Amino acid sequence: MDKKEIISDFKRYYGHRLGRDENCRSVHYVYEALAMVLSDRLTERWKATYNAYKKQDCRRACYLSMEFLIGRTLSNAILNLGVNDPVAQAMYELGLDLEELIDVEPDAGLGNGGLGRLAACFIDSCATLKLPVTGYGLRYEYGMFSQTIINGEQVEEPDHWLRNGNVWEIERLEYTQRIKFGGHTESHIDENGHKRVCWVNTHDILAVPYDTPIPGYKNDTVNSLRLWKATATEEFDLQEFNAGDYAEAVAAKNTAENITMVLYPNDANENGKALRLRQQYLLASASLQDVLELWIGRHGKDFSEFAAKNCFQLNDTHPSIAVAELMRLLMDIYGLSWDEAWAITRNTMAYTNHTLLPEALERWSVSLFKLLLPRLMEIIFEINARFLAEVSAHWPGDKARLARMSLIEEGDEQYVRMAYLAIVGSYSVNGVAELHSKLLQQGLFHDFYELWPQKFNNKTNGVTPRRWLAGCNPELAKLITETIGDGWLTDLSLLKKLELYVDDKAFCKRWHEVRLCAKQRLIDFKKKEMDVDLNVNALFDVQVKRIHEYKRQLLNVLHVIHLYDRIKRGDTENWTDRCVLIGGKAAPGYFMAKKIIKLINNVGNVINNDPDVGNRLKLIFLPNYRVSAMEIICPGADLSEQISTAGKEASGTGNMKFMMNGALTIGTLDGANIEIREEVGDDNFFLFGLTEDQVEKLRHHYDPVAIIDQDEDLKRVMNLLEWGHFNQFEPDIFDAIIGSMKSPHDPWMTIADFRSFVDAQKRVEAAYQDKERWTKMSIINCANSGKFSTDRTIAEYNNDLWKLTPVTVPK
Ligand code: 26W
Repeated sequence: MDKKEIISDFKRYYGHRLGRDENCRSVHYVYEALAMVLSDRLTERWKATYNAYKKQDCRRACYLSMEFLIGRTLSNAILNLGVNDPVAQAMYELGLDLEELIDVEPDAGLGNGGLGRLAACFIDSCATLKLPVTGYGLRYEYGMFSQTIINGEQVEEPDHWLRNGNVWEIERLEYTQRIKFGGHTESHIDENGHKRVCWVNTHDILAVPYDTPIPGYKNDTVNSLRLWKATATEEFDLQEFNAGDYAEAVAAKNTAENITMVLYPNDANENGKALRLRQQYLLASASLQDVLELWIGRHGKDFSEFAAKNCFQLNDTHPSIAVAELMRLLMDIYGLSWDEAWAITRNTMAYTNHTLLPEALERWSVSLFKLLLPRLMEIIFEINARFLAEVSAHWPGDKARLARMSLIEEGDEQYVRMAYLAIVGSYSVNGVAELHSKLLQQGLFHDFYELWPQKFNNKTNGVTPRRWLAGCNPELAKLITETIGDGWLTDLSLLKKLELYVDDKAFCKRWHEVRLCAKQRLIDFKKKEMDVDLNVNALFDVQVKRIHEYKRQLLNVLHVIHLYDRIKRGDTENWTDRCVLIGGKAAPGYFMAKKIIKLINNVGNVINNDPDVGNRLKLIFLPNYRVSAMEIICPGADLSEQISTAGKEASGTGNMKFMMNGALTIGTLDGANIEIREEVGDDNFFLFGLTEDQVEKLRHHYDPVAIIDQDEDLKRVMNLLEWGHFNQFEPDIFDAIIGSMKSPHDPWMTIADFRSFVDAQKRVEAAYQDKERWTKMSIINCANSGKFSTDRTIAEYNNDLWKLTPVTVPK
């Protein structure tokens, strides 16, 4: 694929296919024409990959996820196809600015945060490792809302990311699946004397797949991401139409198409909405039918080898209805017995948990389940009955345990516990960092761990180094490649070689310059986006992630107020200029998270406009945090804030992106921070805060008011807040925040960690003032980030759970 060919293809697409010429004023079509050029290259390899898998009839894995937070595709396609130079030259020759074109593409924001972005990094690594893995998800018409800040408050706007079409996807009507809802079940005895169940009188909808190519890194493998869109069936419209109610018929069509209209923007709170259950069932049912159809096409209705050739990784409980759906399809449609179907289900499903927070654990009311999915409810009751018999046999007479472990939570209303369904129906249950997996075994899933210890395992998360180092930080990537070669792109452990250069003055100087240049890019981005001026020499102290109390953006704000208070008191000897950047979205219904955004903006307003403060301190809220913003933010950060209450953040993955780009971490012993610190060593990590054990012990006698009383700095900070210094014309708006921090029942114990956080920040400042030392620490952080590549994570999933053989795609 050389420059000439790119230019001629580009011209053909732009002029003929898109019918534009030099009079067109929208740069969008220029982007689109270039995307088509790349898309053609992907399509050839995509078909070759499909054929190679087919020929080998290899074992496959499916990654089932309600979220794939892909971000942009063009720049990633250029990188993974290895065509950066010819594409850049071609665009240059045409007088076009490649960076500008890349910037035109809207983010595919089909996820909330960590869990969705992890799925996107995983499929990149699967393709790079040549593993036959298909991603299955939903094609939301509206992705994660776009956030604007008005008067310091979050305002949500719908994200119609498909408005200008999507060049990367192809619709595959030929693989449409029919999905049932409602109705009731009937049973009869068949000619062989077996009981058969029919699910009848249903309101069906159609699931249409849209496929997106997922290229591996320079290896000719292109896997698929298959996203389902809900549409109405034709006869459904007709029924109503013939009854004479045209409007009703159209409304019914809307109900069907609503199912995949919008991504639920909650990342830690299940809200029990029927539409969400419909989404989950659509994903599970369409994906399983798709896989079964492919199976039957090749093997007929003999399922004896099915489990040997297929497995399904469930991304949290969101797709866990798949356990019951696979049972239904195998029994009701293909006539297998319960035991045959159960053996297949239990040997193909694997479940990953992503959170310990009880409010995030999905439960569906039995009454809603019966109404929407009556056949699945019957199957779940049967799974539960058989499971509880197993528990009884293991612990005779232990009634309390039976109630605890039942898939059905009893009470005024009955609920289905989706995590338990996932555990019972799977051969593997994993957490996403060592601490998190340990806490699952000792706490949340302890009973199940006692019953089936061999099912439980850990798979520490990662991020793809293609997007999160090579793609987002080309200058640093270039320096690394010039120093140690380019092997790191597919074997990130090789970054370790950079440690050989920490005492090489010339190398350190270049490292520092490259990092300054990335900081400058972040400054330019902010200048353009929100017209603020940042000082490149200040310490860039960054916390970007969803806004949640457990992530403790509040602790960050308390520290900023403390610094402001020091400036106002003239306590500025040996000062380190600091620019604190906080970004993230709040779930629209999460009152406290929205207040936290308001607080950050108000405090920022006071500080940034105070002439006494000047360049010494800034607090900026970064609006509309998203994948493409992180690609500019993480290379420009000096300090990465990972300050959740110990035991609450399952893993964290932003921490890994920052580290990989040479930022240092200030963090608690939580999630993957623990493993990051293990890799870089205590001297290269700013540790603070209570441990998970200490947090749990302190709960019984936590007294934040007494802690405030004994700490002069903290007392002044709290006084400023309580006197309304940051809300002079908006009385009382922060009362709820202040009250929560001062409550002895504050689950996040923000006040408890204040002193140790401030002390750690002082160590940060001392280190930052010594430029050489900081640069060394920065290199060491990058050099030891090898473990946090999703290539390592996926290799572990594959070696321990999936057991797929890599397939080389012929040229
Ligand atoms: C039911 C609503 C809902 C939606 C999403 C509940 C919970 C979620 C996810 C579990 C939220 C999430 O993204 N969790 C994050 O997953 C990351 C990838 O494993 C981890 O790194 C983060 O620590 C975890 O919070």
